[in-house]
Amino acid sequence: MFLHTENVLKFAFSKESTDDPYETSDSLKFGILGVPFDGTTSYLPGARFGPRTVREASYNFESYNFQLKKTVPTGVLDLGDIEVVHGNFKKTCSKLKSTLDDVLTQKIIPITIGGDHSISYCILNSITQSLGENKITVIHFDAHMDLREEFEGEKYSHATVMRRILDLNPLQLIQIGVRSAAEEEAILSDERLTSFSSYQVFENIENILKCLKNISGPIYISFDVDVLDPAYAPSTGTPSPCGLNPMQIEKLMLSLESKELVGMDLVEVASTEIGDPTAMNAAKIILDFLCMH
Ligand SMILES: [Mn+2]
Repeated sequence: MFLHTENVLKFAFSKESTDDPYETSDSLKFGILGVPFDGTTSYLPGARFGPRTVREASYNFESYNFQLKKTVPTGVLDLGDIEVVHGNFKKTCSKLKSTLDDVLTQKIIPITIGGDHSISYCILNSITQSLGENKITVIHFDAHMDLREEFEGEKYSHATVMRRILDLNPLQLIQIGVRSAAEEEAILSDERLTSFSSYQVFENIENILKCLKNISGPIYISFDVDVLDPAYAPSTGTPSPCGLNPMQIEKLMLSLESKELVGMDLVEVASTEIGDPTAMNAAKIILDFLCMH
């Protein structure tokens, strides 16, 4: 455990902290974890502020979920932030993985707030170790494929994260909202995974909903906030036009209600101001995820 919990604003509707960060009598437990690391960001910096601004934005919402007609469950723990090593992915990743290992041992469903997207690999490394290879379906919301073998000479980066996750042998990887890729990524995507572009979301969302409905077994969601159009999420590392709107996201996310959702990360929120729509949309997606169980 490498948590640094002092003075961290807790996510809305989470339990008051006690000496034991894992303590709760609820059978369904969620652990919110911040990873304020943006060491592999390539364009606009600031994802290190994601955990703080998304938590702050979470206070703007009701505990009652209007669409699902459910209230946020009571077993939500805010475990605080990981003690990251700025500029050092390797050290940050090993701390994150070690914390995740503990969280999963406690049967807590992890909800990680990034941070840049590189951190998703560390989480899925831990989850794959706990569930086994060829078990998990990863649903990846993103404007980008993140499937490069290397980016700027680096194997581990927010631009290579899904390639590294493929190395972990998930059962399947489904990408939604893509509208930007290098040729090598597009070819790999055709060969090895299911990918729905943002255009397909606009033109035939029913087809994607059908695909999501058919998933059985454990599901992990990796959510890059830049899947939203920059109109709804301007404060992010690599904004990309022609993106999704919040209602499309809600429709796609809520279609996974009652599936076996084993965890989620929400990354690339680089808001620095209170009231920024990027952090607000991110907080709403996390609250939806909590009510989907
Ligand atoms: Mn992205």
